[in-house]
Amino acid sequence: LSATVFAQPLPKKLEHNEKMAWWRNAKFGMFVHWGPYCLYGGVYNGFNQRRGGAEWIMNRCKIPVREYRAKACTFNPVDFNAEELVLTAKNAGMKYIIFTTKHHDGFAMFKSNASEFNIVDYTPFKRDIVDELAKACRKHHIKLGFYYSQTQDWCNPGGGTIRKEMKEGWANPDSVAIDNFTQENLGGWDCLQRSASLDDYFRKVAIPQIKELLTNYGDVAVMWWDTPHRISKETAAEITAELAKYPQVITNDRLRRPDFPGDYKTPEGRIPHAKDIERVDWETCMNIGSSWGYKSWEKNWKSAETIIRNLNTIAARGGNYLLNVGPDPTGVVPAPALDCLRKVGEWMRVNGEAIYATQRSEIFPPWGECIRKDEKKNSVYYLSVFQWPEDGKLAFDTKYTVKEAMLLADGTKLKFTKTPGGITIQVPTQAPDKIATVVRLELKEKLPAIQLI
Ligand code: H79
Repeated sequence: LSATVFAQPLPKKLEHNEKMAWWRNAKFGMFVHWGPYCLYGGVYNGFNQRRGGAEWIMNRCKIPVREYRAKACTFNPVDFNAEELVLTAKNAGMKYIIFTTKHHDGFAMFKSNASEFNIVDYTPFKRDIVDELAKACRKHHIKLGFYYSQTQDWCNPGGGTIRKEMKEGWANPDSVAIDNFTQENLGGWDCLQRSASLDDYFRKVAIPQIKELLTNYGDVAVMWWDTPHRISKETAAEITAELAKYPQVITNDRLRRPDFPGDYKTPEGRIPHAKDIERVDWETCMNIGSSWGYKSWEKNWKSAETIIRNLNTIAARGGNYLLNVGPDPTGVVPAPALDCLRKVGEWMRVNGEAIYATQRSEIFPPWGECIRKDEKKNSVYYLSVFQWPEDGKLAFDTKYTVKEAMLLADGTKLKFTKTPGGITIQVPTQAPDKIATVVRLELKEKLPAIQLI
């Protein structure tokens, strides 16, 4: 994402703040990448896929359409339990889930009348996973949003063909889905070209499926578009008009760039610099491992420490954290991810107050993060300390008046003394929490309000 992407102002509407309220308070969500690609787990013909997430395996390993569809026919995740997944998110402190209803392979994880290539009509499983998730989310008060890859469908000529010879190859079902090796130098989005039949794909599959998602599963919290290229202005406008019927739906910024900015920015796999995301809503999406889709040979699981500190850094910069897991072919989230989420949940149960409904503080201390929260009459700073001061003296610069300092975890009051630039807080010499100890500072004043664009 370039700096100019972030420079795009969001549309200024009165109801916008109301619509965004729950999302801004939520701070922490679960991204779920799940589809028939999980059946490969990042391995094809005995070889590990080299580049890209395991959800890209069809493309990366040039799996023929016929072969990929045959594989999808065997998708039978009998151990899937929507409530279990929702409770995994909830117990980790997450407030919303974004689920891949259809990724670039074109497979719908819901019953669709627009394409038989879906979980109900194409597999022995026959259960509508999106429906089960929607019900479980409603039961446990978790918001549910839909990831929908609107411009790609590698199993459909309209959504999948990228080059003239490939387009012609579609007459042959054994043709390779997409060949981007020869275009590798172009990189990224450029490897996909406009296809004459994409409009047809939108008319017959994508737009009908978007309507199904918006109408069949109750309130939709978020539409999370992906790959904002190739879509025409007209088609994007048509989708936006459809969305306007559902005023509560929040959308990300990937429908079409740059003229459909959506409600929030989506830096991917990284935490942007504070100066690049001033006064806008944003959400970092990131993997708990190294792949969006399930990878059987995953070795790079992130630690709970990394996730917790990332969440604090993101909160201190005013963003949301969308943390991804990829369930396996049986329908279960891999154990290392579950273990990590359990630890994150333990931290959140003690310190969640420092994360939810907070704002950017504009203070960047050397020992960790500073997160702001506005109460009715005054404001609070949460100092999230990663590098604990060995001398038991925590220095904090502020021009505001600190009324009280305490350890958030157990309410222990802390003494502090004034310094020219702020205060020095007397803290225990051993870090109470090695990952992140939160010191709560009650201020006398209420800080000036932050106006988001
Ligand atoms: O769903 C996840 C990704 O599969 C999807 N967005 C996130 C949320 C995504 N689609 N496209 N991209 C991300 C960027 C694509 C980058 C590419 Fe490549 C570089 C395509 C080909 C070269 C990365 C490396 C993917 C395959 C190889």
